[in-house]
Parts: sequence; structure tokens; C-alpha cells
Amino acid sequence: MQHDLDFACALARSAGAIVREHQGRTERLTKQGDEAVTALDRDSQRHIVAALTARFPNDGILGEENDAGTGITFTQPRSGKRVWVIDPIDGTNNFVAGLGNFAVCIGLLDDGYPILGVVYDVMRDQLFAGGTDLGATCNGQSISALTTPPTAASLLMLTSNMLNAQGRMPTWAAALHAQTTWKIRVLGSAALEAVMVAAGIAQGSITVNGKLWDIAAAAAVILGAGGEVIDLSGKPVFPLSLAGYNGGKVPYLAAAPSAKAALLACLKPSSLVSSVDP
Ligand code: 2AM
Ligand code: CA
Repeated sequence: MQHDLDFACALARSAGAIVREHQGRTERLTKQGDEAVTALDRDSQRHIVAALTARFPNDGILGEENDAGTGITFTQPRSGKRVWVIDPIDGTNNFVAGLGNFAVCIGLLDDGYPILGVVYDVMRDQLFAGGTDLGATCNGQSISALTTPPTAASLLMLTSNMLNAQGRMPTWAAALHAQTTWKIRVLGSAALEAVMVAAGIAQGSITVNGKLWDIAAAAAVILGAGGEVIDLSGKPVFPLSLAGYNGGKVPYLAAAPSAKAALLACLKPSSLVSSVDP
């Protein structure tokens, strides 16, 4: 399994090299709803898919883009239950704007469980890698989730766009923005936000409107680092059935074990007194 992770690491770095010089110089190709895509998203995915297909011909591949620009890529495994999950650029709006917070994400699910993953922060040249039984590293140095209780200095990462299915901000989300107990941070890349938990930098990371490719790779790193990946009601996100997956949302809380209870309490509507001015 370490060989597979090493392969994914090298592949994420080479995909990052393809996109790096284009940050801030590339326009959106299309605007499908809120979703940004550039030629470099497709170049990066093409590069990753070609290498994975050659090396692991029996594995499936799920990717956010496809060459025709008509949706996602989803190739079922020829044998076994392994599916590689790719986000060729996570944080495309940052990439287009020239804000250096974006990542190449390559994860591997086995029977719906993230067993290894790589999140490559392209502009900082920081490669977060890890998985079940593999631990977690950043540029080869061991990392781990925090084991200390949250304090007044603890960071909580949030991903922008916290609207619920009714197109409204949940009460708990407004209250989190209004409070000062947690130090709220938003990077614009759900995967980079999530791996801050694996790195022991943040106590938690909440993404409401992410897709599977926004979390699969980061989840493997977080789990390898001793963190947890649960849904907003506290149940484990994985294993997750990929049958018929078509880009549905996968809301999640990534948490240091020592902060999990406090963070879940924040997600209850009545837990925080909101100072939002009506
Ligand atoms: P993306 O860049 O791969 O699309 C902040 O926008 C984060 O949320 C990014 O990680 C982005 O991933 C993700 N995201 C997922 N769905 C989104 C959407 N509909 N609009 C904007 N960002 C989205
Ligand atoms: Ca993307």
C-alpha cells in the first residue's frame, strides 16, 4: 500500500507542476452554476487519469471533470472494489484569481473506505499524504491531529457556501460566524482546510456543500493522522457507497478527537447565542 501512496504522491506533484505556472493567468472555460472550470483542471485530470489507468488498470476512477466538459468521469473497477477519486484542482476560483490556495487531490477508496490519499498544496509545495495503517505526513515529516482540548486560540476551518438545501444559511453557521470562541478561517479549498486538522493546525473543519472529490483524499490523510471524519450529525462519513454516485454533496466535519464533542455541540441550532443583527 505504501507503494501505491508513493505513486499517488509523485503523480500529484507532477500534476501540480502542470498547473502551477498558470495560476492567475487562466480564464474560466464555462460557468455551470457556481462551478468554475479551466483548461488546466482538465489538463491536470487527464494527466492523472492516464497515469492511474496505466498503473492500475483494474481500479475504477472517479474525477470531477471530463474532457468533453459534460460532467464527471466515473469508470467502474474491472475487478476488486478500489476506486481512485480525483480533484484535479480543488480551489479553482482561487487558481483563476491568483490566490495561491489550491490543491491537487488524489484519494483511493476501497469498498467505499478511504485507504490512502494525497493533498498537494501546489503553491506552498506542501504535500499532505497518509492513509489507514500508513500514518500521515507533510513533505515526509510525520503529522498528527491535535489531542489537546480546544482553547480560546483554536482554529476552526469553514468552507465558503454554507447554504442548506433550501438555499438558506443554517442558524448554527450564522452563529459560528458571529462568535469569537473559535477562530474561524476560510481558505477557499475544502481539501486544504480539511488537512489542517491532520496537520494539528486546526481543531476542526466543516464543509457543507463539498462533493466526494473534495473530501476523499483529505479524509485518508486525516484518518491516518488520528482525526475523525463524520457527518454533521456525528455519524462516520465512510464507508460511503459509490453506487450511482453522480456528484451528490457529502457534508462533513473533520475533527481532532479531543474537539469532536465541542464541535458537534456547535452544530446544534440552539448551542450558540447568535449576535446577528436582524
Ligand atoms: P472546487 O474548487 O474543486 O470546485 C470553496 O469554494 C470550496 O468548495 C472548494 O474546495 C470548491 O471545490 C468547493 N466546492 C464544491 N462545490 C462548489 C460549488 N458549487 N461552488 C463553489 N465551490 C464549490
Ligand atoms: Ca475541482
